[in-house]
Amino acid sequence: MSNPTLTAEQLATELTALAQEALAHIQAAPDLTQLEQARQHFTGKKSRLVELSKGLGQLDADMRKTQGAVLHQYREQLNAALQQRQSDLKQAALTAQLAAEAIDVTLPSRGQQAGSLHPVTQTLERISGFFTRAGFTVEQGPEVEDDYHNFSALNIPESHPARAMHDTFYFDAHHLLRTHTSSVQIRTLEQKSVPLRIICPGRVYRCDSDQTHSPMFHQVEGLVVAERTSFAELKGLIIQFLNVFFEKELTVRFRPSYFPFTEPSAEVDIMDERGRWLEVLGCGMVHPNVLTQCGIDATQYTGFAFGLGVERFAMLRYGVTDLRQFFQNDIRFLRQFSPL
Ligand code: 2NM
Repeated sequence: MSNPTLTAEQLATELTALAQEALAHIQAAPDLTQLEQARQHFTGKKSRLVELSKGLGQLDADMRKTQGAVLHQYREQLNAALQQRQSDLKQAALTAQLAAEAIDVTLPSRGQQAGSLHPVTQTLERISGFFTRAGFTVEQGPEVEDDYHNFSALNIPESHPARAMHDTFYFDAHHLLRTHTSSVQIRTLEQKSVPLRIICPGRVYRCDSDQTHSPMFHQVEGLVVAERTSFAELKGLIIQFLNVFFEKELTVRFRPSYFPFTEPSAEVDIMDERGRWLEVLGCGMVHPNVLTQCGIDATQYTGFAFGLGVERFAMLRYGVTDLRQFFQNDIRFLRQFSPL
């Protein structure tokens, strides 16, 4: 064994040199991996320290005790240095990581693009807003309807041409997608007592599609039933609504028309900047048959009603010429209706 017995003095000298070398290596270790290599080299199985420790057994008791103590002290010195370096390296790594991950909370934010309501929704809210301020309540009902509420109760008998007129989407002989929200007014008349003032906004469906027609669109229909109501009251309400909606004094025309559920009936036109008439809604005095069908005494109560297409109002208000743009969800189109 290459472990000749050393004198205490020799051992001390060697250990002093060894300690110097080891401490230099340990303190210079740039990372934990290289520190571990130094640990292996100076205190591991093949180290001089272990070799010297093994040699202790060959010494007599006195020598073993003194040299053992010296070796022990040396080992302690190395362990302390290793531990110190390890904790320094870990601390340095943590400090570096914290610096790298630091967030400057004082930096100004990138800001957020706020969303906005769809132009059809904005228009619907504008219309509903006017009528709720005028004392109307909002009623809702099913989009899948039966032919009684969509047609029969509205004085449109079976096989009447008006049913074909509506380009209805049928599920079966008696179920369909509502073609107007008048069906909701019938349901409300069945459930609530008169007098009443209601509007029914919502989606309606007609098998029709071009620049000014979409198979799904939105309507607001209004209904007033009271003991004394009149065409004059209807006219006044509609003219005021149009002036408020378009934010100007409009030239308005009531043109005689026909709907099975109203008598008399009228279509309402407004004059545009170039002097052309634009049709904007339909209205009339509720046909007595409709009131009677809903269990209302038509000799005591009268009603007036109106219906309008929300997309049409949105097109006029925003100058949109193709209604299909409202349903394509092109973000560049929609952003133009953002209030920001
Ligand atoms: C319109 C035009 C005229 C209307 C009638 C009724 C009901 F249910 F009371 F009979 N609701 N809506 C009506 C009248 C709708 O839309 C162009």
